[in-house]
Parts: sequence; structure tokens; C-alpha cells
Amino acid sequence: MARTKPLVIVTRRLPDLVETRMRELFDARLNIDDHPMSEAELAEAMRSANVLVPTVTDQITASLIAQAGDSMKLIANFGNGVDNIDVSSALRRGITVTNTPGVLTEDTADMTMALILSTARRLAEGARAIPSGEWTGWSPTWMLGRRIGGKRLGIVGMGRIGQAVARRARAFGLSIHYHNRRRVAPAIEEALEATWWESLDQMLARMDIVSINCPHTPATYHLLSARRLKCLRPDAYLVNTSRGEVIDENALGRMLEAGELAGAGLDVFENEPKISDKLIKLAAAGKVMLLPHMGSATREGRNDMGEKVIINIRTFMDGHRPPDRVLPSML
Ligand code: 8YV
Repeated sequence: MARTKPLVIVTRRLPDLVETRMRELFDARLNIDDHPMSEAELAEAMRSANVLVPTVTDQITASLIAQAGDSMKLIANFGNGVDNIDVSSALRRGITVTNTPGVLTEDTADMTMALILSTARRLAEGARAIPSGEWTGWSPTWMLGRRIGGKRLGIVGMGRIGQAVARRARAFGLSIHYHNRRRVAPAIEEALEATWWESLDQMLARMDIVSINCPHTPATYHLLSARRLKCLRPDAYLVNTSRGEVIDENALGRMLEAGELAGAGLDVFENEPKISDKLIKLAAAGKVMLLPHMGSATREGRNDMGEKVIINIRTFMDGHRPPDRVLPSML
């Protein structure tokens, strides 16, 4: 007897290649017009599907998980971060959760370097000066940024992406410092010539540039609190390609406005897609560089993420452990 295909509900439009493959393999219900699903739509999906494929734009809350039908077995997140999913509730209900680690490491690290360079070397301001007509010719003292070679980079979160940022930053002549809840293996520290700081406060106080690369978990929510942000030197730059929630965004906005920080490059925000008026004003004035959550936005990366989602679903449906299971120890 032919096995019936699992009903897989995908909450957002995915790359054509991925959707085509999903159509072949699964009874795939796709979101052709790419509208962010309402809570009612998500609840209906939880009741009827075998597998839900959400993204960072869907909040899969405890209340939605409580409405899951008996046939709902797997939440295969299209994304690395799983802070959009109440994973503990899902696991308690016997629903497996997977994510897509690894395939967006290099792209996100590239974007982190781009933000470091953009903020320190004033790329956005410079690029705007031409269409606005502000540029009237070269001048020895105009539009000066800061040299990044020889400076200290403090990486908060030395996982896959943090290490990929460190590799790139070393090539630009930055010295590598990091804070991580666990010290990384000596071989990694040696290869990156990285200095571990047990105290985040002390590291922040000594860095020229700080990059946030840790996941958002209950333990890292507002890790860079108003108090900790004050540890940063007034001539330091802060970049974030992880999750907005790791930084107290209001406090950061206030400090940037008051000139208590040299600049910031942010790809992620606390209440996406909402961004505070203060940050938008600062961006318009060239004081911060804001990007619309583009860290992993490459065609290759999105195809690879889709491929991972498919492998996770297939392995799970074949009765095996999917490769990218999210375990309670990771939360
Ligand atoms: C993704 C991300 O685009 O994977 C992540 O954790 O932050 C992004 O790069 C997004 O989360 C997809 O759901």
C-alpha cells in the first residue's frame, strides 16, 4: 500500500527550488502570496498538519502548541534561531523541533564584517554624500572614519558564527577577544589567537568594536542591558547580527543620541519589523547603520536552509532522528 505523504504546512514563501522539491516529496501546503500568517491561520496549521515549517516571523507560542492536533509531530524551523518557538512546550507535547544550523554561518559572518566596516569607515554616509550633492570634491579632513586594523574586537558568543567572524576579523588585523558562557577548546583559541574574558563587563570596557553573535535565549535577553552598555567606551562601535532582544534597544538609542558611543550597525531589532523612531532618526543622520535582517539573505544560503528543512522532515518521517534536532540543553 502506498504510504501517504505527510501534510507539511510552510508559513512563508521559500525559494522556488525548495518549494518544487517539497511539492514532490510532501503534501505541501505553501504560502504562495507570502503573507505573514495570522494567529488563526497558524492555529489551524497546528491542528491539521503533520509538520509545520515556520520562520522567524511566526511566533509559535505555548498557546498555539496547546492547540496542536494529534497528527502534529514536527516543527521544522526554516532558520537557525529558535526563539520564535516555545521549544519546551513543543517537546513536552511530544513535538520534535529542528532548525537549520551551519548553512548560514559564513553569510552571517560576512554581513557582520560588512557592518563593522560600514560603521567604522562611514560607508552609508559616504554613499549618501554623492546623490545628495554634499560631495564637492576630495578634502584631507572630510568624512574621516576609524582604522579597524590593530583594534580590539570583542565577540559576544563564540559559537559557529562568532568563530567565523573571528576568522575574517583576523585577516583585517583585528585582535580577537570573546565572552562565551563556556570557554572554547584550546585549539580553537590558539588558531584564532583569541582571548577569553570571563567577565563580559570587563571585556566591554576594553573593546574598540563589539559584535553580538550569541543566540537569543532567556539567559541572553538584554544581556547588553542599559548598565552593561555603559561599560562600552564612548569611541566604541557595536554591531548586532544575532537578535535584537540581546540588546536593550531603547538604552542603546539613548546612548547613541547622547554621543556616548561612536556608532552601531544593527541587522536585527527587538520588535521586528518595528524600529524605534529614535533609531530611524539616527540612521537618517548617518549615526547608525540599520539593515532589515539580511544576515543570511543570499540565494545560496536560503536554498541550503530549505535543503536542511527537507532533510530534517524526511529523516523524521522515515522514523529516524533528524540531524538538526533542538535539544533542551541548547536553550
Ligand atoms: C533567518 C536568522 O533569515 O536563521 C536565523 O536565525 O536569523 C535569519 O538569518 C531567519 O531566522 C529565518 O527564519
